[in-house]
Amino acid sequence: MHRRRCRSAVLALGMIASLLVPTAVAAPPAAAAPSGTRKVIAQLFEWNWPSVASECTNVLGPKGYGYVQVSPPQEHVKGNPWWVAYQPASYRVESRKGTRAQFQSMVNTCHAAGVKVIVDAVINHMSGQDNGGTGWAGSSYGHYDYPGIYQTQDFHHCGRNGGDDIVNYNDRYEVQNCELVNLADLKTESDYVRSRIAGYLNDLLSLGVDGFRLDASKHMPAGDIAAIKGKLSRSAYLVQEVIYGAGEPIQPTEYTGNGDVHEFRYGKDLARMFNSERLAYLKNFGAAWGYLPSGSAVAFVDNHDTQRDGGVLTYKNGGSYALANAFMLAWPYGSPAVMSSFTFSGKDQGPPSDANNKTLNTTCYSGWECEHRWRVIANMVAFNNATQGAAVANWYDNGYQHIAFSRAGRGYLTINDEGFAVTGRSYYAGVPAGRYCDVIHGDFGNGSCSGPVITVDSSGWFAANINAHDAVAVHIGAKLP
Ligand code: ARE
Ligand code: CA
Repeated sequence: MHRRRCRSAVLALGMIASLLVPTAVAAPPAAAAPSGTRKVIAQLFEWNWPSVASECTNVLGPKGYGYVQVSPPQEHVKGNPWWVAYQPASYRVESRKGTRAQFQSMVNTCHAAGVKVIVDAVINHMSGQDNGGTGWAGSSYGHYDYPGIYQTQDFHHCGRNGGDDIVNYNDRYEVQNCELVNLADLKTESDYVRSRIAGYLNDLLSLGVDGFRLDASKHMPAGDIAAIKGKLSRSAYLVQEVIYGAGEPIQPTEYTGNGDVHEFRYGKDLARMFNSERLAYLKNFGAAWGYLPSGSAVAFVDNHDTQRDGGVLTYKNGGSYALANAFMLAWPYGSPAVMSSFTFSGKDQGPPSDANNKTLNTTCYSGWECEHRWRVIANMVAFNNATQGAAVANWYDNGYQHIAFSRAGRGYLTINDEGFAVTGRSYYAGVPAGRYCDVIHGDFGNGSCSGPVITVDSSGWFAANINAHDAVAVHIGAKLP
């Protein structure tokens, strides 16, 4: 019998340490060009605007990320928890993460680095403060009163459950017309409210943003989102947050007509395969598992909610988290989103901030994890770019935790998550003969590889030994001259 492995014991071994090394941060190229083939999103959760800007220049652009998803930029209620960002006090682009001018400059800098900007847009609701207050930028507000923006008639008052809060996710009306955790729920069926929301999004479009992650989309009928989309001044990428819930009446598929939708089952199932089932089962991972169609999905190992709620792999899992991201970036399902976190011990804990709760600049060593810089994850972004459009071929599995597959003619990944090394065998990569950088263990740049080199013979085979809980990946974008 295949026995379950003890993950913490495994983490204590030095073997997988190489999976956790941050990638070398290369000097920015003279002119990185935006490319339609760059699909990978980096979610720089709670980063301030100056830090996002420099990351676009120094890491995201050079490593091939296509998009950066930033946290909500609008004025929010005061406080330390990260989630104050999800309680708008006004639509001024002024927050603990920076001023409007800093936001504008960040967008310009990211574009110059070839990285598009997706904004987390909180449009289903305003604050959840019963007594109101003063927002980050000085705007005063009441729970149902946002001067010059919304008054009480612009909010739902569903009259249920005592405090108007959502209790029953099996009731469509309640989910869309009652309050998500006491957050004042906007009447998104009203033309005035739709116009006001579109006004905010259009302001962001005027600052150059490329797309929106629509927060709490499940709590707005798909038709309301379509109507708001219809008021946008130009086209923008949309990804809607609709968390799949078994048996719930509101399904993620209802929203695909508006744009992409997050596939929440992906990260949960992937964690289960790594933790207690078999990587071999991943052979048909994706739509065949009941997920959204690949072309409508954003896939992720974890996001800012799931990393706090459990049931997924996070940076705290170390090597298996790196391997799960490597799989995601190599496997053609949806648009992959890489999480980048600040480290936390409590669920509400805010990002590293000053005494006034202004977010500090990111340092990737203190208080910030920067998973998107881990060598395995950062280097697999280029694998994703190099293999766009190539089908999965040459699947191999040993029935348990050792798998391998190619992206026809362009790249090859093998993951050995067994508790033992696999030695003395060859793999059919099906890529052109030559010498390739193993991007799991080395960085490729200027025609050379800082790690092991894999030699593929004229028949498409290579020989390699793979440690326990380790991997090897090669792709045509990291081929030595
Ligand atoms: C905070 C406090 C609350 C307080 C409230 C108002 O925690 O106690 O009542 O403030 O003062 C985030 C945090 C919340 C926080 C909120 C506002 O997670 O803790 O509340 O910001 O500051 C549902 C929604 C889904 C939502 C999740 C969290 O469907 O849209 O709940 N996710 C987004 C964001 C969150 C954010 C919000 C929405 C609000 O990603 O970060 O909240 O803007 C089943 C269902 C799911 C449901 C889930 C809830 O799985 O299928 O649909 O998700 O249960 O557990
Ligand atoms: Ca609603």
